[in-house]
Amino acid sequence: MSYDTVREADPAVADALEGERARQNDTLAMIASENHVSEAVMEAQSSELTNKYAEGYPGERYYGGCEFADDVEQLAIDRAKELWGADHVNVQPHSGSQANMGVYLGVLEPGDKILSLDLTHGGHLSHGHPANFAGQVYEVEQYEVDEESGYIDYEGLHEHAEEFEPDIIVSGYSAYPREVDFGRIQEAADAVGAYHLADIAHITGLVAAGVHESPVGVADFVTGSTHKTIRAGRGGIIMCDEEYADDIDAAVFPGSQGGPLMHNVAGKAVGFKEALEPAFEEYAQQTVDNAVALGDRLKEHGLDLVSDGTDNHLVLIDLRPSHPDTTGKDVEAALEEAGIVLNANTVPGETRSAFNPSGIRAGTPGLTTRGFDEDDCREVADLIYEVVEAPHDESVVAEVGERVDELTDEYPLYE
Ligand code: DSN
Repeated sequence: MSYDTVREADPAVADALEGERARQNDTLAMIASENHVSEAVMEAQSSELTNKYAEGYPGERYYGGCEFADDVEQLAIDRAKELWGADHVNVQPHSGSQANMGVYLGVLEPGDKILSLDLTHGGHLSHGHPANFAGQVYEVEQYEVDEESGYIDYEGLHEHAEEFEPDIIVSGYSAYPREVDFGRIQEAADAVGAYHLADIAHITGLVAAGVHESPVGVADFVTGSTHKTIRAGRGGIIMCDEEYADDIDAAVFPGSQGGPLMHNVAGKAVGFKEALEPAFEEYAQQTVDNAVALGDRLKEHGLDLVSDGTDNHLVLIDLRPSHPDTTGKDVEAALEEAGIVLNANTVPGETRSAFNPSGIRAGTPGLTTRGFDEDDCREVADLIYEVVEAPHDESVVAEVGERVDELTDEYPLYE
C-alpha cells in the first residue's frame, strides 16, 4: 500500500503514516496486545465501507443501501462461528472494552455486582476499575492471584464469590501468563447463581487455533478483541448462547453504539478467513513456543518471571528480586531506544505505582508474525537482559540497537 494520495492531499499526515510504517518495520513490537495484520486486512479496513451507515444487523437495517454491508457482516459472523464454535456472535463492538460494555448492559442493572481480577494482578480496566465506567456504574470487588505462585487463586475466588454474591464473575486477563481454568471459575459462578463473562481479548487467537482451552460453551458470555493474538484488525467481538442473543445485540446497538464501523467489520471478516487456514494453527502454536523460549532464557539470566514462566503469548518479568533499583519504566525507555518496544507493567504485590511499576510485560505475537522462531526469541531475551543490566549505559543500548536492526532486516514486515 502506498500513501501517495494522502501525501498529495496532506503531507503532514503522510509523514506520520510513513513514519509509523518505518517504526513498525524497524523495531520489535513486543507489547503483548499488539500484532501486525496482513495487507489484505488493511486494504479491507480502508475500503469505501467507511462511508456507510448500517445501524442494525444483516437483513434488518435502519438505512437503505446496506446490501454489501450485510454481505461483509454476515461473512464475519459465519467465520467467527466456525472459528470459535459459538451459537451467536456480534462482530460490531468497536473494541474489547465495548464488547464488555455490551455484556454488562445486556444482562446487568446499574448497581449490580461484578467480581473480577484486580488490575495490578493482571485484570483489565473494563472489568471494574474505578476510573472506568464499569467501576462507576456497578459495585465491584476483586479477586487476586496467589502472590507466591502467581496463579489465579481459584479457591480464594470461590470463597470470595460466596461472600460477595456477585451478579457476574469476570475471567480472562490482560497480564496473566498462564492458561485459565474457565471450568473452575464456572463452578464458582454456578455455586452463587452468577453469570460468567470470559474476556479472552488477549488469547482470542490461541483459543481459535485450539492451542488454549476454550471458554465457549462453558461461560455464559465470551468477549474478545480481534487484533491481538488473532490478526483481524482493531475491534471487539461478543459470543454467547442463542438465549442471550437479543439482549446482547440490543445492548451493542442501539444500547451503546451507533453505526457499526463497517470497514473494520470487513477487516474482521478477512482476518477470520485467514485464521481458518491451517497455517494459523501453526502460527498460534509458534507464538506460545516462542514465549516459552523467551521466558526460559530470561530465567537462565536470573530474571524472575511471575508464575515462573508462561503458557501463552506473554511473559511478565518482576524486576524486584534481581534488580531492586531498576523500574519497569527505566527498562521500557532504554529498550525502546534500542528498538524493542514493550511496556512497563504492574506485578502482583506491586510496591511502586501503576505509572512507574516494577515489572515489564513482553509478548511474542508480533515477532511470530515476522517469522521469529525459538532461537530468535532466545536471542531477543539475551538483548532484553543486556539492557535490564545497564539501562542507562548508552553504549550497551546502542549495541543492542544494532543487533535489533539486523534482526528486523532479516525479517522484514511491510514493503
Ligand atoms: N491495552 C490492552 C493491553 O495492552 O493489554 C488491553 O486493552
